[in-house]
Amino acid sequence: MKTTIKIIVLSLILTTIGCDNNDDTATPTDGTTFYETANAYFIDDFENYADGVPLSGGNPFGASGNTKASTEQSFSGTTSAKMEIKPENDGGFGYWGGIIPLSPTIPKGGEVWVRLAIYWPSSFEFSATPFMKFLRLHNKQGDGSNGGYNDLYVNNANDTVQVLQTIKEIHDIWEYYDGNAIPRDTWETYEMYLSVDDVSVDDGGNGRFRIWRDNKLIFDRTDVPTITDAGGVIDGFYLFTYWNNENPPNNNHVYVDDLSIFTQTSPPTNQDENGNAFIGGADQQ
Ligand SMILES: [Ca+2]
Repeated sequence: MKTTIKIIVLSLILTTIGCDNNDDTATPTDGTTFYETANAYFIDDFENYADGVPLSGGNPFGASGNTKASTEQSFSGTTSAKMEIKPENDGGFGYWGGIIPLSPTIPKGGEVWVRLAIYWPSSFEFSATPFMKFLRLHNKQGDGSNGGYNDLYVNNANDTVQVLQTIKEIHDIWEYYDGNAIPRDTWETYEMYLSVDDVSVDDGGNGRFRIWRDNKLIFDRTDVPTITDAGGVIDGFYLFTYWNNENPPNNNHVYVDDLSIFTQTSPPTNQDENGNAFIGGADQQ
């Protein structure tokens, strides 16, 4: 079974690399705006953008040609980020979602937390095959080459079995979440955390990969080397960005609000119900 999974993953990676020269390259460095806050590396509630303004070109996202401020839905205030992919977007890279670079990058021994609220309209089609890329933290290796992503994927959005799944590419071992289906026309929150190490907790290091959904810990992986080699770093947060080497049948959009990123230089001070440091916060409107 594990071998089969690895073959599927390897095929997916090879397909990605073979058919797309953008998705695995280094994080762009196009003038991203960072907001001054007491603790966060990055935080945006999208309230400072007028309805319809593009959220691209590093303001605040890169590779986000379709992303715009929108007052159609909001988790906080009146405005969110509307992210869209269209059938003509050729896999979506450059259009779908967005990238926030991490500068300085996060080395071995570092930590990174990313949290957001998301609203999936009932019109959204989870048609990406085999799975839909969702939250992703990219590993650049010590020699500058691609070290793969720490990924949260949506698999069976409308089911309660294998709804979500995680992987660190190159490590290539899936873990699955069985639970509530993806809700429609309402907000939910997700948070991703990495303890950055090429040696996993299980192997005596500090490599760890957590996901919270509505502040509940749903993945707590201790088997994952979150960077491939000791000289590697985490260099960017990728939200969607690529629909795989295919296109959705119709225009698809979601709304994202209250995106925040923290690192080890000023970690979040909240704790989850298990005492783990996390960003946390409101999980309902
Ligand atoms: Ca907002």
